Amino acid sequence: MFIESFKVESPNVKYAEDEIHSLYNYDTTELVHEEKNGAYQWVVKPKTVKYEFKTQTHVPKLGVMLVGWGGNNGSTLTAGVIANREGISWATKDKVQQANYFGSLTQASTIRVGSFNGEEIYAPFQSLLPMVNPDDIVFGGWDISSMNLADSMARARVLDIDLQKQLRPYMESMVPLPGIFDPDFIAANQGSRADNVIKGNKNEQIQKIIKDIREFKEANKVDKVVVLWTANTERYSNVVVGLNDTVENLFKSIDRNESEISPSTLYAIACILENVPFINGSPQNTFVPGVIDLAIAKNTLIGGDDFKSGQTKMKSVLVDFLVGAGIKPTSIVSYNHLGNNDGMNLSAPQTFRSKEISKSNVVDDMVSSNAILYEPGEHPDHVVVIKYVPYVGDSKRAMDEYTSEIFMGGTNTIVLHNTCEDSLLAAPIILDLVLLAELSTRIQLKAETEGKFHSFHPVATILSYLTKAPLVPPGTPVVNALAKQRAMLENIMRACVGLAPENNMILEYK
Ligand code: NAI
Ligand code: DG6
Repeated sequence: MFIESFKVESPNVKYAEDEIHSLYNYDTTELVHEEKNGAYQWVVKPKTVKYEFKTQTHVPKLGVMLVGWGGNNGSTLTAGVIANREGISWATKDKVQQANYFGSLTQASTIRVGSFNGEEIYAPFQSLLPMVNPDDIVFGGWDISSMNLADSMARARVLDIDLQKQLRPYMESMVPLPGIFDPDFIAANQGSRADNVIKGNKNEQIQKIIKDIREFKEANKVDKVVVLWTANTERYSNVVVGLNDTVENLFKSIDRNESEISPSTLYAIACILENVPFINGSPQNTFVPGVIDLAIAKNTLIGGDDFKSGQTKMKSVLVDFLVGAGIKPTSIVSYNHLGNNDGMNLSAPQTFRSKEISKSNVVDDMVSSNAILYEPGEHPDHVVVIKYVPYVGDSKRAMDEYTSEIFMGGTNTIVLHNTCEDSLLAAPIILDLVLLAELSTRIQLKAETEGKFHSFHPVATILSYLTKAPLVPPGTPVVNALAKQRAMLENIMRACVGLAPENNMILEYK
């Protein structure tokens, strides 16, 4: 059964006028390696830490500025939100299609809230805490291509033509601001697009981005802005002592106009200085150590890296299932071909390398979780291939072969073939990233051992579900398994309204 909304009634939860206050018992464990009679043994001690959460309930008017606004993802997301907001429907060859937010965790998924008369009761994911309605978002942003969003949507060749015709009047006047362009960081084949670029040195470019954010905020009367990189994948920046390893060295390098400071790093710095959350939807190492330290010093949310949309999402489910079932994946081979501008940019070895890294590390936590299957240091063969095939456009093909060792030396091979418009998978993920980033800035927490409330760590692990290579604070374990990532997010939101984690025990029926 489905319910639209609910309220928690508990001595541990107070719904005040402008905040929800919850008291929460965090049940965890403490591990001790103890010596007893000359032998060492592991001892697991259950422990409970009392937490308090405070969530501001006033939902701000939100502005979202996309870097790469005129790209396939940027134009598809903008079009999709307008279509939803305006209630647009359009004719396809099969039926009349209504706008929807399918593929968005926050807008189109549900959570289980309990049982009633023997039936499971589900509510919208977004009913857990007050969140921005995507229809109310004001979009803006930058692109090194000056094309307006209506023409960008046509260039992307993602949405049905009848829908494009209806959206054109809304999108023609949307023109991206000039972007920071450095041909050294993206493929040479992107140069012809770059007719809309910010002039000046790196310091001036940062200042221009700050000015753009302020003017956008003022012009659209938004309370908050979130910036998200959905521009071309860049090559990795070299991380060098004295160049970008500390905040001080990073700013000195910018003063010297060092060529190794990438455009994405400059946007990130501008946002952090402006206390505007910045999310990286591409794989490159935008967040060099100096940027991470700056975000921590300024307590500004940063999140990334690289949207987890299709093949990698499947991988983070399938390998979790296999390893969790005691089956040993020995070889994972992933092919992609696609024909959109992203595919063209990734045809250069340096940009491909960034993507190869983020697509390859995704099974590490699952493999290292099972030493019954894998010797220390052992890893399945894992190969990632991406090819540019213009004909298929945005309709990406992903082919995967998973070979595993099973009972008594047997072999199990699973082959997947996935065909899908890449941007239709990415757009709802972008939406979730900005909505959850905004929500997370309204939550404060405090453990019983802490004197005062604080926000989450600025490196936003809460966004992990949506990214291929989750950025985590130094020293924090990286979790890639999709079900764990979803549980983490859902359970933190449940904690904010005083609900226990979903434990799936269903003891009441046993
Ligand atoms: P796209 O190539 O269509 O769009 C990128 C846009 O960024 C272009 O319009 C380009 O002109 C602009 N751009 C490049 N450098 C810029 C800069 N420095 N400043 C401002 N604008 C700049 O690519 P698409 O398909 O929209 O993907 C965007 C990014 O998202 C890519 O890096 C891609 O790898 C990543 N991504 C996409 C996924 C998907 O499923 N579509 C999933 C995971 C990541
Ligand atoms: C080629 O792989 C293009 C990429 O931008 C991907 O489409 C994107 O990274 C999505 O990757 P995945 O592995 O989540 O499908």
